[in-house]
Amino acid sequence: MVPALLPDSGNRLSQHRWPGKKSKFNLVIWEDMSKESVLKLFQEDSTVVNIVEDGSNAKDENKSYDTVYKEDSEESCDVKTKITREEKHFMCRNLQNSIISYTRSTKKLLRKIMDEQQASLDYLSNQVNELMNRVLLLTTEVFRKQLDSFPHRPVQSHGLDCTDIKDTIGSVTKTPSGLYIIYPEGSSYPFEVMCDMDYRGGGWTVIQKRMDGIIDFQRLWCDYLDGFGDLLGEFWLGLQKIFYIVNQKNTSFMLYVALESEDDTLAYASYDNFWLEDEKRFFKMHLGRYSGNAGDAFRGVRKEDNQNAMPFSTSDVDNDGCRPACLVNGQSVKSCSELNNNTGWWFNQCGLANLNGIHYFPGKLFATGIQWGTWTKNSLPVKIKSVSMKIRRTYNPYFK
Ligand SMILES: [Ca+2]
Repeated sequence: MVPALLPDSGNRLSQHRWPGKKSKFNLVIWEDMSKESVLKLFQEDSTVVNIVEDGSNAKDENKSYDTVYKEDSEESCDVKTKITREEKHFMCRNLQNSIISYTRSTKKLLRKIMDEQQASLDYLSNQVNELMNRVLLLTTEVFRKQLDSFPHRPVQSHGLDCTDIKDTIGSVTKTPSGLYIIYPEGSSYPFEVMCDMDYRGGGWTVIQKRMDGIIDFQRLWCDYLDGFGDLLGEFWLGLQKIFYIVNQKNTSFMLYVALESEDDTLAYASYDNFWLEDEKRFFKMHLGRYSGNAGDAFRGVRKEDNQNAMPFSTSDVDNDGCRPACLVNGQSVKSCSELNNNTGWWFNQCGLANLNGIHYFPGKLFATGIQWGTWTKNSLPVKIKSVSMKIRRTYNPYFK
């Protein structure tokens, strides 16, 4: 503060007690001080200068600065009070204004921050949704691929069917049994099949296989349509694919059913001229002449057992001839598929054959769920351990 720095010498002209700011201070003006130094003194503090100017305006302009500062302390008391009040008001106003503007800017800032946070939240939420959708899509894709055991891969096919492969490739070199890609006439895609090139001359396309009960055959129409299982283990090739193979132009196929009992005896049933009608007619099955030693279970014993010329049924697609119900072993049955543990077959009220019946493991007391009712031992159906259904082209010997 300036007054404290003033030298304590010369004659004192006037003394002002100056209220203001945080503390009061004295302003002492000396006689020997020049006008410039006094003014400079005041200019050190803008508040002081303003007050000096205000004070000089109120008084006669022509008065010398000496006269102005000669006013004694009693005379300035009222002025000081007034100034103090005004300053207080001024400060209050300033403070209020500052608070208001601070509040406004804080509100604005907070709103801006909240808007930004909301925007980030929205963005994150969208990202999460997008990721969830992707996860859902991928899960569906994985699930679909698991269901579709035989993906339609765009690969070079080896032939129209296993007989065709044997006749074309086999004429040059020995063709082993195994997996081949076939592309039958009329099919819109090639697909993989198991070819049995060893059994009874080879050239067999395997359309069904049961051996260990690992694959679940209790399935709906769509699975029986497309096929399921493992071509190297148990499987059902699929009605659509079987249809494509057996319905090629200028061909006829034979069906061979190879059965094995739990005590390892073998039996078979074969049919020439095996073919299916299309999906619209639920793949109605047609069988030619029977031969074999397991009996013609497809045709059965009674007229109503005959599964020849019957459409395919599953638990969700009922073509079994029981409308609304039929009597099987004294039991009223509405659905043969349900009676047969929800498996799919060419049932007819319900018939003696169901090679897709549920597989019971060997040694169990229950009769096997795989049925070929004409194969009996001591008047009881033989318990079947494994079975395969194969098809092969047949040629009319007169035209060969
Ligand atoms: Ca029915």
